[in-house]
Amino acid sequence: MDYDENMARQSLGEQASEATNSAHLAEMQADRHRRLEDELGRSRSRIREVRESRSERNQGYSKASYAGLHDAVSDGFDEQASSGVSSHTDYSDELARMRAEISSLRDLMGGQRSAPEKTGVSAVQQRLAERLQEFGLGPDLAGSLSRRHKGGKLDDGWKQSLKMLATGVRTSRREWLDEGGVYALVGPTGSGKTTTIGKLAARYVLKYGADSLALVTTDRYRVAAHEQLFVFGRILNVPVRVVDESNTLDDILDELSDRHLVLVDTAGLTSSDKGYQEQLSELARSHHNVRTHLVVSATSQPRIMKSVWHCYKMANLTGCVMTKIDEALTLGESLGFVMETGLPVAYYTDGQKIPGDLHHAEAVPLVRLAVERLKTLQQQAASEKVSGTERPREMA
Ligand SMILES: Nc1nc2c(ncn2[C@@H]2O[C@H](COP(=O)(O)OP(=O)(O)OP(=O)(O)O)[C@@H](O)[C@H]2O)c(=O)[nH]1
Ligand SMILES: [Mg+2]
Repeated sequence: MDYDENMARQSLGEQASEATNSAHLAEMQADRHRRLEDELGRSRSRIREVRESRSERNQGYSKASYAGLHDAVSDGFDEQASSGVSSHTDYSDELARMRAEISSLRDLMGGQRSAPEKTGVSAVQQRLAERLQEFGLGPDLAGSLSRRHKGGKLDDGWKQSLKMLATGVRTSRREWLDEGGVYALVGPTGSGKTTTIGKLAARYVLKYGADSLALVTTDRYRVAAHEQLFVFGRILNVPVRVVDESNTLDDILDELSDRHLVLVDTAGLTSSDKGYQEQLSELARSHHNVRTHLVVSATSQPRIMKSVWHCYKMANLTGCVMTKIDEALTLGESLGFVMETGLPVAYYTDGQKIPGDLHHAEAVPLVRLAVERLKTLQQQAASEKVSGTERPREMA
């Protein structure tokens, strides 16, 4: 479940270039782990053998030399300890063999985790990067944040990184409802565009009434696609207009120019779908100031978020809306995404309730929420560990 293709590539080094695809790469890494396990097993049995033969022939040796051997084994052969037994020729061969084995194990391990002195990363920075990755940030961002922590305790570095995140996450200052204008939501299917428009519309009507609001949809590609929007329109008593062959987006926006707020819903299409290009370019070339926002689900994988952004940026994105925050285990992925793309977050949503589960985004509370989420996750993991060990007893 923790498999990370980038880490696998790093740990395999040049060998990774032999991988023909992701499955092959994963298999190569698994194979490396198996070899490491085998090597460890062999070394353990050799250590056992040496101990056993030592105890059989123990009579002639002093306690001190046994301690020397034991230290040499458990401490990974420091010179002083091994010299404590070097006078016993019976052991020197064994020790030489074990030394060679342990050094080959070290080489193998070297690929798994680089030594701090090799990478120039301190142990605290390494631990901090790990914590940031647990938080949900990608390895690159976690690494660059952790490297900015120049010294001191892990917790200080953690707080400093969170502050940097809160500074790096941009949000839009004013609420759309108060500022007014034309806002369009784009994004992959099921990301929550129509539901978010329903939430915004309902909230607007509660605050300002229905007279200066209108809803528009550009979705003419899917059967009964605009039904949900029409339902919102009927309930809220707000007009809903559909962009089609006889009504362009600009024609409709011209007609609605007296409305304080116009919310434009779009079809969740992918770049291979018919209409994808048409829909986005009509938003981008509109002579109205359409502020197009990308709707991204917080449950998406980071790579999906990035590819969605690449897919939709031709629509001249002004910002984004993060949805399904309630369903995400960690929120670092979403924070990393907005930090890396520089898209300001306008709103985030955390449930299906209309209009309740919609919040105007602010950086510090968002980061705080992400930290709370990590704590909950860690507590759950800890309690699962406890219940996991107790389960057999219960069953018994
Ligand atoms: N848990 C949760 N569910 C949400 C949230 N926002 C939307 N949903 C649900 O996600 C599903 C898809 O939402 P839609 O609004 O239809 O998604 P869409 O982006 O309009 O999808 P397309 O029209 O197919 O492009 C619905 O079941 C929503 O109730 C949220 O914040 N949390
Ligand atoms: Mg929709």
